[in-house]
This record gives sequence, structure tokens and C-alpha cells, in this order.
Amino acid sequence: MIKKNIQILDTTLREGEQTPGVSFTISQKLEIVKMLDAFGVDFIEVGHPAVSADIYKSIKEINKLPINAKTIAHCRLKKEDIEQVLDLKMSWVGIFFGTSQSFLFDKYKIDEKKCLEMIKDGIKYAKNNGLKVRFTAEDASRTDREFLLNVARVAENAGADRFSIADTVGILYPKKVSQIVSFFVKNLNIPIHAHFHNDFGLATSNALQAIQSGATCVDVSVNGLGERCGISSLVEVTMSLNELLKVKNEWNLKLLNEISQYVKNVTNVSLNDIMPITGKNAFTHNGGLHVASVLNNPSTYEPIHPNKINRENTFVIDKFSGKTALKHCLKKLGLKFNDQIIERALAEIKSNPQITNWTDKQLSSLMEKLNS
Ligand code: HCA
Ligand code: CU
Repeated sequence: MIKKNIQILDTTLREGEQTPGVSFTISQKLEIVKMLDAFGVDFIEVGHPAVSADIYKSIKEINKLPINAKTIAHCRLKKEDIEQVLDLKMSWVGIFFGTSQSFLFDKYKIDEKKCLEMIKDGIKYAKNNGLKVRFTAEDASRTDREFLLNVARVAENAGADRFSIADTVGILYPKKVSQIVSFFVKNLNIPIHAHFHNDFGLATSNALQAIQSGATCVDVSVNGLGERCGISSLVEVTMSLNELLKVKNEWNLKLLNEISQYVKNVTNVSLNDIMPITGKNAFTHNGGLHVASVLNNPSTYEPIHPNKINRENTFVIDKFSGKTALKHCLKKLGLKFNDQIIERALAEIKSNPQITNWTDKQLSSLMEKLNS
């Protein structure tokens, strides 16, 4: 069991807004911040102010909200970016800098020594101006381990408050996460953060592993939004922490579905129907045996009760349905028939496999036909 207090950083407004096709209005951002705060995340990454005037302005507005979560602004390892964060009177800045060979030599065209100097100077500048600093080694997962340790030590000695390991291209898997995170937890005194991209569908598993290996905070976004295939999902990570790892926290889980649906609606990025927990089918049952069992006791085919996140069971009528399911659906329509008619209705349903979800209207007219 995990005893220490686990923190969640939501970066829907920063990483999530980098999802192709997504741009939040300021009022949508304010709404999202209020929801995340009511849910109980610890940090909200509000954006990178140097990117655009609207992002700068949105951060200004967010800072007026009376919230409990700490807000953090993203910025490059550049004085001019840090200055904008200072102008915004932020308490926390998230400074990122790529540390892998390809970032140093192909992107920045500098050597390792220069990289370490820049990290030291940048962090010191932010600290001397009163900011709390999370330093992220971008592309940490492809950075030579020994050099990454140098980076982390330089960051810590320069005064960084947190060190974040970013799996920028999503290539880690739980066993590797365990090795990297435990290595840095052992070698540093400051808390470790981790940020996982989902290019291989492992972002949520990796976040859980990071926490099990001693990380203090993991980054998530609503519906897993982010560059390419996104990052670890707020809903998946917090529900798994709560249900599977029994982490004690004061999250208001009942709000998760509403947050997920709100962000789906304003981004137009659809939720996969079979997405865990907030996807359309997460609490829908189809097979006759499944429906009969769930009606008797939902836990037979559900890992969590849908009420936990303010959802309900639903049942589908199609060729897989049995008597119990059909009777239940008819009862909800206020209809009751003897077993003989129910059998005939089922026979009709089973002989129409092309209808994969009988609507109330279709069912009512079928029953009317059989009953006349
Ligand atoms: C980016 C890259 C980043 C940074 C993460 C961080 C990554 O979009 O700037 O600063 O914590 O995945 O490395 O999201
Ligand atoms: Cu990222």
C-alpha cells in the first residue's frame, strides 16, 4: 500500500491544448480549472504564456480564481519566458529543456557542458526572483542515465523544487519506469515528477508504476489529451490509484464523468466508445447472461459501481439478449407480457442480427405486433 501523499498535476490546459484541433476559449479554461479544483488535483498547469497573447491573458484570468490547487506556468529555459511568468505573479514555473543527444546536438546545437550551465543559470534566475521551480528533463527517457543524473543534480543544486522525468515520445514501459524512477528517488532529495506520453498505449500504466516506484507527482490530462496520442488520463490514473492501489486521497470522484464529458464537448475530440470509465460502453452490458447477472448483482461483471462516478448501468437489446434482459427493458417502458410472448419476441430479435441495439420505439412496435 502507498502511504505517502500522492499528487496529481493536470495539464489539460497546457499539454491538452497542444492536441491537434484543440484551442480552448478563456471561459472554457476557467470552467475546466474550477472543475479540476473541485475534483481536487494538486497542480494545474495553466499554459506557456510566451506562446500566444490569449494564453497569457487566460493565465491572468485563472489567477483571479479563488482555488486550492497550485497553478504552474510552462516555460523554456529562457530569461524572456521566465520574465513573463514573473509578470503574471505565478508562484510556480515549470521549466523544460531537452537533455537527450538529439535535443542537444540537433535541436540546440550545444554540448553537455553548456547544457548543464544553461540549466543552472536558468533555474537560479527563476529562484532568485522568488519562483518555485519544477525542472523537466524533456526526452529524459532517451537521455543517457549518467548524464541525466548530472542534469538532475545540477537542477537540485541550483534550487529546483521538483525534478520531472518526461517520456516525451512515449517509449517507456512499466519495468523501465520502475528502474528510472527508483534511481532518481534514491539519488535526489527533491520530489520526483513524471510525465508519460501514450504512443504505445502505456501512459496510464507507466504513471501508476512511477507512483509505485516512489514518484510524488504524475502529470495527467482530461481524456488523455496531448501531443500525438496524448498522455496519461486523469480519469484512468485517479480511478486506478483509488480502486486498485487504494491510495488515500480526497478526490471527488463523482465529478470525473462530468469533467470528461465537458472537455469532450468543448474539444470535439471524441471519446472512444470503449474508453475506460467515462466511455459510452463502460457500464453497458450486452450478453444475456451478463445482463441477468448484473441485474442481480452488478459486481459480477463490473469492477466498480457506476454510481461511484455518477453513472448508471445500461443494457443493450440485440441477438445476444435473454429473457431477463428483455423483460427488464420492457418493464422500464411500462410493458409487461406473458412468457410465451416474450419467447416469440426474443425469437424475432435473434432472427434480426443486423439490429445491434433495439431502440425503445422498435421494441414497442415489435411487442405491439406480437400482442395483436
Ligand atoms: C512539450 C514537451 C513536454 C514537456 C513536459 C514538461 C514533454 O510539449 O513542451 O515540461 O513537463 O512531453 O516532454 O510536454
Ligand atoms: Cu508532453
